[in-house]
Amino acid sequence: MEKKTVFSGIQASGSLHLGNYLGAIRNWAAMQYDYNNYFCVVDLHTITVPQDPSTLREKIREVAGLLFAAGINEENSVVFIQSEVKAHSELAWILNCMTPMGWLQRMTQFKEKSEKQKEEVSVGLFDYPVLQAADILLYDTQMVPVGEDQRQHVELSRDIAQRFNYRYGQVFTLPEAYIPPHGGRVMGLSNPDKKMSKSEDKQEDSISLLDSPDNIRNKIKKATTDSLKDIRFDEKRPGINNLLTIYQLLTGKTQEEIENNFAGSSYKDLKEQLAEVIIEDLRPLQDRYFELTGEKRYLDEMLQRGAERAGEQAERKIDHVHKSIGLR
Ligand code: ATP
Ligand code: LTN
Repeated sequence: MEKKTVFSGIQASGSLHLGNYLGAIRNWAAMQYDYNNYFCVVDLHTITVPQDPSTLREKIREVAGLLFAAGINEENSVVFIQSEVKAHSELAWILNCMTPMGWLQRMTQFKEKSEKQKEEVSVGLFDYPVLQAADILLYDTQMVPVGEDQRQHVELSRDIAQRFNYRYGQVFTLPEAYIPPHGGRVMGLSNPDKKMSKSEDKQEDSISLLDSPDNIRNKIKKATTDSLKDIRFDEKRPGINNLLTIYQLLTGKTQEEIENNFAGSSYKDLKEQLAEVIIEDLRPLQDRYFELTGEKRYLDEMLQRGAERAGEQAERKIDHVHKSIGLR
């Protein structure tokens, strides 16, 4: 049977954290053997909010390096940087011309993000989901593995594809979101009521994938808990629940096993053990990251090959689009 095509994207808006790893990248690496995969560092999405030009390129490379370090490999996946495949911007423009504004006005992520920026909000931020649709539709993507927060954007991509096909014939494959059953929402350490996020200013709120062991121990030590004592999974106690969930995602143990393990232990014990589990899990990833970025050209060459492979498919699709709408 032919393998289905998977596409997903990740922004370079800050350091990748444990939420990105447990909710996205780790699953991408694990599922890559069963699918044809495209994983893209979406730098054009990243600039929908202001970025510092002196560090942006390095952040883009860091994210790409971490994808490989997490086990995504060239044999099974095409890893590339969005702006290096020009067809993404081009298709986004074409789709812009056939997407009703009303559809974008309904996007909850835009409403939330623009709330923070008021008048400064860019047209790009509004248009963000159309660029995302272009990413997905260029590759005949069938499955889009993302966190819950992205479901609405994937559904919009599907609506855009359907509308295009209705007007111009069968050009695009209809994509579906794939939300992992576990890990879809790792919460912040200092504020466990909100998801762990790259763009959160507070450093202690998230564990970066490149944090040193001491840094990890410190952050976990300071993580918000509560004034109770017993160690149980309980959504009404977001701090302790989040620490236990991270522990569970990393060890693969059942809730019952974990609660039995920690029966009679203190929060201090839990935090110490959790920190060690995180450190051990991230160690091989960090080693691989420093190994592959130590030789500067190695990563750049892999990314160049990725852009070439993605570019071939994307060019074929954009040709088909040009012809179907009458530009060629
Ligand atoms: P930002 O905070 O800038 O919005 P982000 O941390 O949400 O960024 P993205 O690049 O938007 O990161 O997301 C990359 C992938 O990681 C997406 O599939 C997203 O759903 C997933 N993801 C992000 N944060 C979490 C989290 N806290 N828990 C689980 N998955 C997450
Ligand atoms: N909006 C996504 C990133 C993203 C994406 C995509 C995800 C851009 N293009 C295509 C899946 C498919 C986010 O913020 N996580």
